[in-house]
Amino acid sequence: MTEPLIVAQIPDVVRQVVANQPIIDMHTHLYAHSFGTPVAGRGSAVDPNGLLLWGVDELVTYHYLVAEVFRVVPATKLPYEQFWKMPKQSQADHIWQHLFVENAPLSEACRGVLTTLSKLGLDPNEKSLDRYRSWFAEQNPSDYIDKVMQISGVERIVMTNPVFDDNERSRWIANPNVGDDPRFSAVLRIDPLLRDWESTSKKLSEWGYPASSTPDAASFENARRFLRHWIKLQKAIYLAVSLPPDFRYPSGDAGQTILDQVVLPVCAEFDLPFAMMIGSRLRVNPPLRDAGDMVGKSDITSLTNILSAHPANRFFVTMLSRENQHELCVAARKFSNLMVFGCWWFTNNPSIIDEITRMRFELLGPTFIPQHSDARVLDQLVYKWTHSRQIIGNVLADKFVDLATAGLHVTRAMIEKTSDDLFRGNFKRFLSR
Ligand code: HDL
Ligand code: ZN
Repeated sequence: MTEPLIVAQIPDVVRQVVANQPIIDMHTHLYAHSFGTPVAGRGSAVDPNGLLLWGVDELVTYHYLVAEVFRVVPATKLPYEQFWKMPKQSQADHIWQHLFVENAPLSEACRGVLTTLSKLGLDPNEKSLDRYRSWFAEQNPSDYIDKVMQISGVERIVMTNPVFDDNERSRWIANPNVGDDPRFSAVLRIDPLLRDWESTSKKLSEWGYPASSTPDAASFENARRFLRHWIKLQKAIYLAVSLPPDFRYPSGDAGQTILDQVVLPVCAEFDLPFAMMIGSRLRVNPPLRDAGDMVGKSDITSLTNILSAHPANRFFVTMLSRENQHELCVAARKFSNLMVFGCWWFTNNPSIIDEITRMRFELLGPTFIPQHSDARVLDQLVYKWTHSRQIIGNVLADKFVDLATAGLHVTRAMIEKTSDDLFRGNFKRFLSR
C-alpha cells in the first residue's frame, strides 16, 4: 500500500480503485420508495403520482431521449401533444423503434440505456421492450433500490426536494417521516423563491407566512421562518436553486433581496451550504416540457460578487455552459467557500467530462467534486456512474502518471485517499466545515 508503484502499474491501479470507489451522489432527482412509484413492481402498490421512477419505460422516456426522438420523427409528423397523450409504454415503444432499432443509438443518453440493461444482465439487442418489461415487473422497488445501488457503487443518494411542487409538498405534510430512508438524504430546492417572488410571496401568505410582493422586513422574517420549518422537516443537508444564464448579482431585484435577506442568512444559521446550478434557460421550446430547456453562458462576475459578499456562507456551484467551466475553476482558486461540482446535464458527456475534469485537476488539484448523476430514473445510476468512473479514472490515471514522471513516489494509499476525497470525502467535509 505504501510501496511506490512503478509507472506502468499506475493506470490499472487508479482505474481499479476508482471503479470500486463508494460514492455519495450529491445531486439526483431520485426518491425513496416511501414517496410512492407509478411503476408496477412485485409486492408494490402503484401510485399514479408517485415520485420514484424506475424500469425500462421510464428509462426510455427520459426527457433527454424525448428531445432526441423528435429529431428523428419531427413534430410536423407526430405533434408534441399527440406524443404526450400516448400511454407511457407507447411513448417508449416509439423511442425504442426510432432511436435504438432503426438508427444507431450513438448518443450518450441512448448508450446509457444499453449499458444499464447489460449491467442488469439483460440483452440490449431486443427489437421490442416486452422482455425487459417482464423482467422489471418481477422487481420489488425497495429491493431494487438496493440492487441498483450495489451495481452502481452508490452508497448514498441525495434527493432534490422542490418544496413548491404541490405533489411532493403534500407527501411531506401527510407523512413527516417520508424522507427517513437511510439510503437517501434530502435537499431543500427553492427555485420559485428566487426566480418568481411575485407569485411565491402569495403562496407563502396562503400557507401562513405573510409576505408582500414588495418584500419588507416582515416578509423576510416569515420567509426565513418558512425555510427553517422545511429544513427541519426534511432534515435537509443543503439548499439548492437553478438559475438562468441572465442571473445577475447584484441586480437590485426581489430575487437578490431574498437571497441576501432570507436564503443565505438561514443557510448560515443552520451551517448549510447553498447549491447554485447556473445556466438553465427553461422551456425554450415549451411543448417539449422537461425536454425543452436550454443552456446559456452565464456571468461569472455575478458568482464572484456573491462569494465575496457572503464569506460566511459555503456554496456548491455547477454551471451548465461548457464556456463557463474554465472561469468557474479560476473562481474556485480565489474563494475557498466555493466547491465546484459535477458535469451537469448538457456537459455530462464523455468528451466534455474528460475536458472539464482535466482542467479541474490542473487548476484545483483534488479539491473539487468531479461528478453527480442528476439521475431522474433509478436505473440510470448504473450507466451514469459506469461511464463517469471510466472517464474520470482515465484522467486521474494520467495525472498520477504525470506525478510519477516528475519523480513523486505514487502509492496505492495515495490513490485511494484521492479517490475517496473526490467521490465522497470532499462532499462530506464541505457539508460540515
Ligand atoms: O434543475 C435541475 O436540477 C436540472 O438537473 C433539471 O432537473 C434537468 O431537467 C435535468 O434533469 N438535467 O439532467
Ligand atoms: Zn438536476
